[in-house]
Amino acid sequence: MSDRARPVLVVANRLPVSKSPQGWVPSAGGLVTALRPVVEDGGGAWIGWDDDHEGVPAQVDGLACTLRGLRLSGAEVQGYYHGFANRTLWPLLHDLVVTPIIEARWWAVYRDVNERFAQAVDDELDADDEQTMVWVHDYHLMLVPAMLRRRRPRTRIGFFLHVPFPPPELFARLPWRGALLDGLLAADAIGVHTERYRDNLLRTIAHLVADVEVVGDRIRTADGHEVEIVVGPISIDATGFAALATDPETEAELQDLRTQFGDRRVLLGVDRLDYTKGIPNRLEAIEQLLTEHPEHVGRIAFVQIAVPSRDDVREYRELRQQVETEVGRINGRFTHPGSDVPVHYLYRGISRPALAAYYRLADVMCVTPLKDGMNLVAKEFVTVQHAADAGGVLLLSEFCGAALELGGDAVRCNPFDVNGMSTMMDHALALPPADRRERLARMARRIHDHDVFAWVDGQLEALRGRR
Ligand code: ADQ
Repeated sequence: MSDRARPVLVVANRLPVSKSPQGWVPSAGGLVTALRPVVEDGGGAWIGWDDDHEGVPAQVDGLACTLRGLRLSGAEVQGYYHGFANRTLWPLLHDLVVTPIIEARWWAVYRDVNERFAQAVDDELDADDEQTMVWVHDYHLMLVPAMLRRRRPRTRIGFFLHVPFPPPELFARLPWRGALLDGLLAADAIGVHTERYRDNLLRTIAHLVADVEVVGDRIRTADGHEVEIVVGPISIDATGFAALATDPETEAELQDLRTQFGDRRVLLGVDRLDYTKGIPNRLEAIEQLLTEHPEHVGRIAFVQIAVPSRDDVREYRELRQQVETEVGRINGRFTHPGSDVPVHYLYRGISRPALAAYYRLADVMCVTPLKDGMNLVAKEFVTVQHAADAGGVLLLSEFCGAALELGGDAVRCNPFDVNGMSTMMDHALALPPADRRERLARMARRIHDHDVFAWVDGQLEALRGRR
């Protein structure tokens, strides 16, 4: 078998399929699009939690790979997913934007569930299989590389972290910090989005793990195992999004939106409703903008599209309440009787053509997270705007991975500085059209040249040990 066609087994918290009224269908996200050729070539497979859906089929039409849905008990979902992954690791890895909850019971369940994932991988591989490469994804499964290594000493194991890796002094607060790092270090390649996350991870390992030798991007552990840290900023299917930009369905949605918003200029936010995304700060900045620059009142609209997320977790329910209160307060303050409200808030997921239509409509796309591993919305907006020859501006937080790639041509802001952010919103609205188009063109070129397929190639090349 040629090396390129080595089968790949993906292990992730979620499977790449979702249940629609018509039955099981492949999910639409960029990661699934990118990994599809990789898992489909050479008989690959995907292992993930079945998300409480009984009977996920091993094969789904339109996706030629084997699916293995892992059934988790209620207590496992509570401890592993809602607890340790979402309330301990998520805030810890996002620079403690809320305080992580340290709870030994959740840790025990996280360990047990990671062991179940590792066992499922072992069961999926034939006894003598040394060809298949295993690619583990994200913070839910940080122990899996070591647990699998014990079962499969010769298997190539990769890991990719989709979220940031924090500085050592933050990570060190976790009582189980050593075990998590040992979990990762058993991989052959560990992928992160940016040089900064790589440096944080290397410094953390050097600080907290005994007897490791760090040479450049490679780490040799006490038992002689070598692992490479591979920087690879994830991206989008740029060609797919560029085509979507002028798709007839997108055009039809845009027509409707243009009729509704008339000649008002639109600022847009599109996020999962998550406290890392900085939505309350963004709303405050909008309020400041309307207060300090009354000439904008009635002439701009701020549209926030928020996808429901993790509403089993208390912090997320509280955030939703906070956002909805703020939206009501701002609209109460600035709406003139008979006129339209300044803030439009949609609490739901929307279709891809509708999303592309909003991206086209926006004069200023506000991507202002307090912390974000990468942020794909920024890349989607730029790609759609450029493909449609539009002239919008990207307002981008300096605390997301995308800022390293796009920061030079976006209008950068510090989302913790609400006054500054509102000034930058005003500045973005005033940028001359020619300048906006040049900025968009440079960013779109960069995204096109570093799309999600290039990202997959880079990560898998490192996993094969060829870099
Ligand atoms: P997320 O935190 O989910 O991802 P992001 O990278 O922005 O953040 O991806 C969100 C995706 O959801 C985008 O593709 C977007 O189009 C889609 N989406 C958002 N709102 C939507 C809506 N209302 N309706 C429909 N679709 C919507 C995590 C990390 C990120 C990292 C990615 C990938 O937190 O930092 O970029 O993984 O590694």
